[in-house]
Amino acid sequence: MLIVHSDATRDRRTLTELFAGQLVAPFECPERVDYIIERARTESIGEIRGPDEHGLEPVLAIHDADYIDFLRVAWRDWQAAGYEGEAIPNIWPTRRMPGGPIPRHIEGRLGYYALAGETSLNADTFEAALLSKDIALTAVDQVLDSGAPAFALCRPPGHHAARDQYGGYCFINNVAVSAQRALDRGHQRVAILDIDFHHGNGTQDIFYERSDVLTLSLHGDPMDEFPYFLGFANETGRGEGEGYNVNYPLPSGTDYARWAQALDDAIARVRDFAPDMLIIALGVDTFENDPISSFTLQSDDYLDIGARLKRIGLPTLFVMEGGYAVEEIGVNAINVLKGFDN
Ligand code: Q9C
Ligand code: ZN
Repeated sequence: MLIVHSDATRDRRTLTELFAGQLVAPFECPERVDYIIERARTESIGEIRGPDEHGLEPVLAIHDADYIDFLRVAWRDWQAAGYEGEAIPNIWPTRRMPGGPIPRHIEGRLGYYALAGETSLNADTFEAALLSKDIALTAVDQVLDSGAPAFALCRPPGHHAARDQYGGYCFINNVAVSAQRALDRGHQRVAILDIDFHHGNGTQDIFYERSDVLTLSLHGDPMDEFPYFLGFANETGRGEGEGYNVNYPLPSGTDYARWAQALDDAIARVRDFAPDMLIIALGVDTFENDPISSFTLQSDDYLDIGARLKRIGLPTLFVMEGGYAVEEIGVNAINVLKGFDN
């Protein structure tokens, strides 16, 4: 399987993540990609190529222009305010105070455009987000041109990013941008199946009122897990999009037997939809030793996931999302591709 990858993803390393009341070394770190690409090489998964630049047009087909402008200038404005640490929001327009104008000060704008506070911004964040979407777009173009599957080794991830909000380590929604690209290049319907441990809130929100993109997500029950405020089973779409969003919230401790039942149900829904293309938001933070998650999938299970996805029989794009058991992330992510290729 073709892999789209860039060594330049290493160039963004934030120093801080607000976690458990402390600033810790971020779980979403450059080494994640190192382990995956090393494993891809030792397992001879296929050609590894770099991304092509795709510009901002496909991004602006999904994200609001003012949000992208914010990402472009956020670090500059944070520094201009005299702040010395990485940029972290600390105030939000919550239930009792929505509706005002977008603030002028960077502290207010951070809260306006952030949906969570764990994701620090630094000097390299915007470039990293652009590189990540170029990796996804290069891979989706390959699938569109060839019909063969491809893996976009994106970093930072994307599925928590909404039309106008970042968070959960995500800035540009790579799977959403890729799906829109496929539609803009002539596809009628695209399915996005999100198997990251966390609910794909950004992707759900972006396509919630549309029937041309079916969104499905298997994830830790938001009663107990990030992102807490979206991802419940009764969220099925709105208006035109009614019936085109499917959530599978699963309890803490979910093992592969139970998880695979949800996967099979999701696969049946994908088949019924009969899309032209399938996009997998591929997180491997469902792994038993993931440091921030609570499912118990084992490394061999990822081979079986790949095999089940293959049997759907659709042109398929894999896009990397989460997975924080860094030393095992290569084996786990590549096992999905191996299971698919066999
Ligand atoms: N108590 C992705 O996997 N914080 N993002 C979790 C756990 C945020 C994960 C805190 C996790 C974001 C792409
Ligand atoms: Zn995740």
